[in-house]
Amino acid sequence: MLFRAWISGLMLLCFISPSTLGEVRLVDGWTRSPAPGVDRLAIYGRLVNEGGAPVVLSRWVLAGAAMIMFHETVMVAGQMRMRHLDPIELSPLKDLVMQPQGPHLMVVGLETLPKAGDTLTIDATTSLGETFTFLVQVQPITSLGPKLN
Ligand SMILES: [Cu+2]
Repeated sequence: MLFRAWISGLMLLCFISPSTLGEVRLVDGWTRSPAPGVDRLAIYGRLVNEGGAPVVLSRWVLAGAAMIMFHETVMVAGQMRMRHLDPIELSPLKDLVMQPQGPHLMVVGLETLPKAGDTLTIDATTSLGETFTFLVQVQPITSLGPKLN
């Protein structure tokens, strides 16, 4: 009886295609509500690849925003600059931590400005055409992040 349950469980696993298993996640996705009149924001959090192979994330979409880019922050002649990095490769061995003054997702051209307490939904598409959906919590403008407040 137990064996039969085990076998049917195994068969069920085989029928689920890998693309539906949700291999890429954004853990603790967060952003700050933009200041009045500012139509851009930076998204932070931990990108995790739970699959067995590297995944290339090449396209990001947020409804109501003109564009999302992956940025890293670099020091150039003593000044902090942002550099566009898309597409990015996400290794299963190493999470990609996005944080203030580090890598982040830059959202530009927001039609409406999100408020603290809102949740944004972002779609990330891989080079193979798979799409993963990430949730991003909007924190107050003064927030230091979900782990630090
Ligand atoms: Cu940026």
